[in-house]
Amino acid sequence: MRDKNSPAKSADHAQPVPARRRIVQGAGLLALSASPLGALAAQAARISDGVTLADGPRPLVRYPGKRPLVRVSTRPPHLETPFSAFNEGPITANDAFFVRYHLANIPLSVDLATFRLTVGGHVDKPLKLSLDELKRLADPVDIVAVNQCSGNSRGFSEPRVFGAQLANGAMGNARWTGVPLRKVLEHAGIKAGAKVVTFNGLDTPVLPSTPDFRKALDIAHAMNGEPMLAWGMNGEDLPLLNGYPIKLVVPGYFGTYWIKHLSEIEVLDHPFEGHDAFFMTKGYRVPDNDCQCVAPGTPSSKTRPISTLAVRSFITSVGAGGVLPAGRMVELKGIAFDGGSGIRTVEVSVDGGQSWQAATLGQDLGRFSFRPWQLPVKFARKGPAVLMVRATSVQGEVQPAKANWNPAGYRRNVIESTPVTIA
Ligand SMILES: Nc1nc2c(c(=O)[nH]1)N[C@H]1C(S)=C(S)[C@@H](COP(=O)(O)O)O[C@H]1N2
Ligand SMILES: [Mo]
Repeated sequence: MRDKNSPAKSADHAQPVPARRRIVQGAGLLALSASPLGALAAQAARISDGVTLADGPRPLVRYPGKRPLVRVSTRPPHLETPFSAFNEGPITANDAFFVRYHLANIPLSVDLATFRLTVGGHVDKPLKLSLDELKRLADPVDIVAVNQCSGNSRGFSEPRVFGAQLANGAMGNARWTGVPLRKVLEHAGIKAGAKVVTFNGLDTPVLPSTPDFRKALDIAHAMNGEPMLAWGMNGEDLPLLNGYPIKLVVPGYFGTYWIKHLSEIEVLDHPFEGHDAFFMTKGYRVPDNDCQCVAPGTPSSKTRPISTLAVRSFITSVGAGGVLPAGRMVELKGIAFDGGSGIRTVEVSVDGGQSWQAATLGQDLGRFSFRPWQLPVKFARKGPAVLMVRATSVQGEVQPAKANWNPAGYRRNVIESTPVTIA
């Protein structure tokens, strides 16, 4: 598909399955098997989720407070939810929730006696809040919202793109409890001329040349009442690896904005630029057009920061290679979500996209949440079948039949196909 002059051609990531990667992966497992973790790693390899991307098979690893999760990398920890967890219900359990860090100096514990969240910059009254003071600052609110990594499903991009080769497990849906960011900013008193609000967490880079992980929201977005400073996740404290004690929750927006271990909020009266703004001005950007895509294998010209989630849906009750019975009713189940308009319809095809049937939508936990769906189907004939699922949002956005592509593999939302066998 790519021609010789395509820029992607010169990069080794565009080549199929580099042998070197497979050897390195094997060596890692060998080293592990000699350690006390060896038995776990061996077991992990057996119970992995079956997804094999170009990097090779992906073992499960166990971290504190987590069930075995799919290992993407260990320094910093980057872990995916095994896809089967999404069939447990529309809420993702805390111990199953994916983990993503960019910087290797991550907090291994946080002492609430000394922890403070500072709010400063272009404000009347800079704040220094303990967690208890934050909890008392306003009435707590609850919201169910999907946290999805921009690069979720990136590993399926064709041609292959740089970045962690993620399958579909870099997403999760939880009930978040906290106070609206607006209340905190009002408490500090936003001065006239404020433009953006920046956010930083306790994790730090190992080398000074690596930019810190900081994100920014426009002042209007920061003040619109949706972004929240959350300390609760599904009725419990946030797990350490998901940002204890405070996480910025930005409903409808990709996880990159959801700063973990939030410790610093700064209001600026000028644009956020320079070394510290790397993850806004250089990273996490998408082509500046409607589809946020370019022709596969080509570079983006103009870009903008990534923002809201695209409409998506998945079958969770059966995976690729699954076997379903012929001649009797089978309940297909799954989830759908979008960037906050809500889900209008979910349709399912059991014949590779030739015909579609409307699924029944389940419990509505709010417009930012996973929406469960179900559909009883009966397969008349034995043999291979391709199941597909397609969601339409309340605002009319439909999943594309052909994947949109961009150089970072962001915001993938193609209609999923699940090949199964009817037996
Ligand atoms: N402090 C901090 N917050 C962070 C990040 C990070 O590296 N450091 N990564 C972001 C990205 S890109 C994602 S996808 C989400 C993942 O959230 P989780 O680890 O709680 O699942 O955290 C976001 N918040
Ligand atoms: Mo991410």
